[in-house]
Amino acid sequence: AAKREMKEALRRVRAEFGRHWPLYIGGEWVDTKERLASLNPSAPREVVGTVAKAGKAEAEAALEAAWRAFATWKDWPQEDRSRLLLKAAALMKRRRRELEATLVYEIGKNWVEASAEVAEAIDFLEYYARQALKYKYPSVEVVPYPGEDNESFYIPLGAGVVIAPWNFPIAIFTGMIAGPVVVGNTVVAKPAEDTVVIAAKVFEIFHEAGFPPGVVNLLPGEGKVVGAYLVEHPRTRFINFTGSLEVGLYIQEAAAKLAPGQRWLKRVFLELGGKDAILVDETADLDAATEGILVSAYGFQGQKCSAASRLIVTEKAFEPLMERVLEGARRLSVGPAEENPDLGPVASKAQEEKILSYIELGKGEGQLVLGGKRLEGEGYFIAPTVFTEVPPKARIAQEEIFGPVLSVIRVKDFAEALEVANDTLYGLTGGVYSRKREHLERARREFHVGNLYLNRKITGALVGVQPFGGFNLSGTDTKAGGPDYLLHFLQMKTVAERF
Ligand code: TXE
Repeated sequence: AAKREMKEALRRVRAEFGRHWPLYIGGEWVDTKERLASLNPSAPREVVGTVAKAGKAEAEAALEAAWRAFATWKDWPQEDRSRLLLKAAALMKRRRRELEATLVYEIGKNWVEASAEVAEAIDFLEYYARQALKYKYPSVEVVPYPGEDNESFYIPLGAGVVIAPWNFPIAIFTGMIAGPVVVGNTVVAKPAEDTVVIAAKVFEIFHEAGFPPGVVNLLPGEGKVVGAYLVEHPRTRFINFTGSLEVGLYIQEAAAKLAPGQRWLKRVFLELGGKDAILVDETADLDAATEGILVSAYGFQGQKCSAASRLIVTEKAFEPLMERVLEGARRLSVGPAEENPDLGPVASKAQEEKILSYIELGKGEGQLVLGGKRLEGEGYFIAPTVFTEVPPKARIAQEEIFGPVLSVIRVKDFAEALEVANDTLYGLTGGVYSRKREHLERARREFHVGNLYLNRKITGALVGVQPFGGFNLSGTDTKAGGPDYLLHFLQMKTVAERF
């Protein structure tokens, strides 16, 4: 039945190809002259849809609308704010298949990946709605003091900016907006240029849920133009960003640069990349490890910050493991996402070029044993690729490729595996396959990543169960979907009154 529903949804989304959406500012759909087109990476001649392209004037108007809305939204009862998120979640559930089909066409996810992502978006809305209530904002218990009435309570920050990536264009986008908004902030959201249609649909849902005008604003546009304008704006109170390391570092710096008279300590939250490793030793269940490696390295074509891009294997496990991994990888299907293959296309021409240039580089750094090329077809199809004998310091073992490319590093023993695993500037996810208690315990203590998976595939995190965020250059460790996430968007006020 699910299969039939999906086929029907794909047909309906395809029938709407080319539809146009305006910007959403202050509760109104506002059109502009310039447009952004969203292409189907499985067949890039097809325009999935277009949206209005915002410039500085629209960014200014959106921030203005967000501040106007903040004046009243901040004082809404928490129950009412939470209820709007739950309403949005219910609407998302009703349009679930359509949203999944949109992801298939707009960014090239297969059905499984698309469905998992829409579920995650719904989870974020429901989790943050309930979390906000559970904390009983705005009051906090403090230690009593004789002769004084002391009270501490949380208040929101104001209007902030959300800048989102294309790889989880509904889950990350929705979660990054829902968190700050549910506790009383207002948001101007800039989706990635490649995924504007799904962003517009999220805003249709927000509109229908009944958010007051200006609480959430949609501003598609170029990162370097409207993104930078919002980041640098003196009235921006926080920036919630997920994307590349380079842009993250720029934001960290730009957010602090303000003219005297306009200075402010903007809060900056960054969720950046990873060079995530799976470690396998000779005691591991090699079949389970193989399955985990294939899913983690090639799911959504390796375009996840949580994807395994390094495989670190002890000498004795190397041959039997690689035999299984290569056999499994060879069997993976690659093709147009609507046909639900194991791997769809990579996201865009730019990503394709970047991945292929890393593959060329890899040929000089390691041994290419599988794939390593673009496949026939109109879309951006890249074969699942494996390099072995990769030195730990090679660029393909250190830099985020963000594609279906696995770099395999052979090590002497588990101690060396851990050392190599930690020798990275990132620190997002990591995995270990072993049956040796001592190794698992040691990894628990010493493997320096925000999300560690033991004998379990390392991709993804369940909202509310596995708070997600990384160490080092992987970001500011905001722990999306975790119990403290909402606190980032609040400040505590303490009032002491003498009896
Ligand atoms: O990301 P960008 P891109 C990594 C991954 C990938 C690479 C490039 O390695 O290959 O980044 O992807 C906006 N001021 N990840 O180019 O550029 C931009 O418009 C303000 C990892 O798509 O970081 C978009 O909305 N905003 C990652 C958002 O930033 C700017 C997910 C992200 O784009 C801006 C995505 C500027 N100057 C990519 N420049 C993960 N952690 O999962 C761009 N933007």
